[in-house]
Amino acid sequence: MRNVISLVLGGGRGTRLYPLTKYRSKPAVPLAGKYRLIDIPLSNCINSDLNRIYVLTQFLSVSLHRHIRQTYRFDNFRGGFVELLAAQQTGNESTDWYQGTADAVRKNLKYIQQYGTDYVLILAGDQLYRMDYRKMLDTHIKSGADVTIAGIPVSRDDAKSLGIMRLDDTGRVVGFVEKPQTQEDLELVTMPPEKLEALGVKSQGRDCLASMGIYLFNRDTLVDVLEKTDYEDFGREIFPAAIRSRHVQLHAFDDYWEDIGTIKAFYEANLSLASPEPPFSFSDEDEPIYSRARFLPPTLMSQVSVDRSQIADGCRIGAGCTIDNSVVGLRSLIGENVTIKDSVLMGADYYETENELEDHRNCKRPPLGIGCGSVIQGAIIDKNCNIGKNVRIVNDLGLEEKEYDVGVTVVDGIPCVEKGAHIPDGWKL
Ligand code: ADQ
Ligand code: ADP
Repeated sequence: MRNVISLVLGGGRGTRLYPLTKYRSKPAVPLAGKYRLIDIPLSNCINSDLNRIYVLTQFLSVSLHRHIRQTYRFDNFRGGFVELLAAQQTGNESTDWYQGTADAVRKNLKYIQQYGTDYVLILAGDQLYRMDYRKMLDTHIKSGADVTIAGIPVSRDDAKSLGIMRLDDTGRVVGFVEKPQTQEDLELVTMPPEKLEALGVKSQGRDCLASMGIYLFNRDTLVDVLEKTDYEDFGREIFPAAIRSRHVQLHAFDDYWEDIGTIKAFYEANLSLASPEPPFSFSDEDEPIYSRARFLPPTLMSQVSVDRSQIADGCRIGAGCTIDNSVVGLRSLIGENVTIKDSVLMGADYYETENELEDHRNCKRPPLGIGCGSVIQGAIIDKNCNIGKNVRIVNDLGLEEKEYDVGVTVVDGIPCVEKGAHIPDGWKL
């Protein structure tokens, strides 16, 4: 696997995860109480024996840098690396900002033209799944393809937000429509479920085969395509064109896979992980999901009611709290009689010192954490928030989108409290 370079697309101009990306780049967004989004593709790479990895991102946040540096270190003998390539750093931030996924790769072509690289694996940075990329390489080599795309069956409703492929009888991609919106567009790419089954895809009645945004290119094909065209996007431009002149092959995937690049999808995926039968397990001994090793104490709580929830290390939860269907992240400090329901709390990066707490008391500011008597429901609370006593963050009014100046933004009906927000005692949404 030493002749494969992996590129993780860590997010463009996209504001789909805003306000979680207000102060950090997308790969650094916390996931499931103690991980970050970037841990998923990086763990899949390491578990697939791929350890030459670049992460492409628009801007470099301190938290992403620290996380990568402290987590992904390879020993000297294996020659692996995880390097961050930021548009900001490579001088493209002004007029020449990365335009789309293909453009982001084009701007970094020199890194994949290294000696000994035969294949380039391109991965999205905002998906939750576990995959052995060695099997994809196997499909790619056996079929003699120029490019292999990982694909999964989806319903017609889901097809609207994905790239959809039509195949011939050998699994070669002969049609590709990015995000088909109309009936006519869909008709161009839907495939009878029996035909999908014959190709080894467990269609279960679904008749659309979606690109998972995971591509394996022969290095020379990728360089050629990017140098000879000015296409900016893989899904919108490169694949619809490439299926005519190149051999594009399907690698069928049949397991849990979720694109979590929007606030709603991110919220739902996090909550599903807290259910008694989570659709994705972080605790597979053979294929672990890695994250930064931390030395945090176990969580302290007494007289607390907890149901269908995930509580990370280092929390202190006060008496009389109710936590239901929620994710409670690292170092969460929750006062007495707080109700947390259907919510994602990311926790904190640090504990406050006695001096900081004294300052808060003197200025009548709430300390880090969630103050006594507060009610949080259906919300996302980013890291390092100081939320006062008797605060109510519940979308009672059924708002879809709204921004408040205390650092609360309602997105898709989900109130999101931005990283480091200070919310005074008694504040109500
Ligand atoms: P989308 O997810 O809508 O569809 P896109 O917004 O291009 O596609 O993002 C793909 C990945 O690249 C994401 O992880 C994103 O954060 C990242 N990205 C986007 N622009 C970038 C840039 N300039 N620099 C760095 N990273 C960037 C794609 C495909 C579909 C496919 C779905 C599957 O286009 O065909 O079905 O992924 O989720
Ligand atoms: P995580 O624990 O989620 O991986 P980070 O890597 O961002 O979080 O930060 C972890 C460590 O960084 C903390 O334990 C703390 O030592 C330090 N740190 C981060 N932010 C701050 C801050 N604002 N003030 C003090 N220490 C901080």
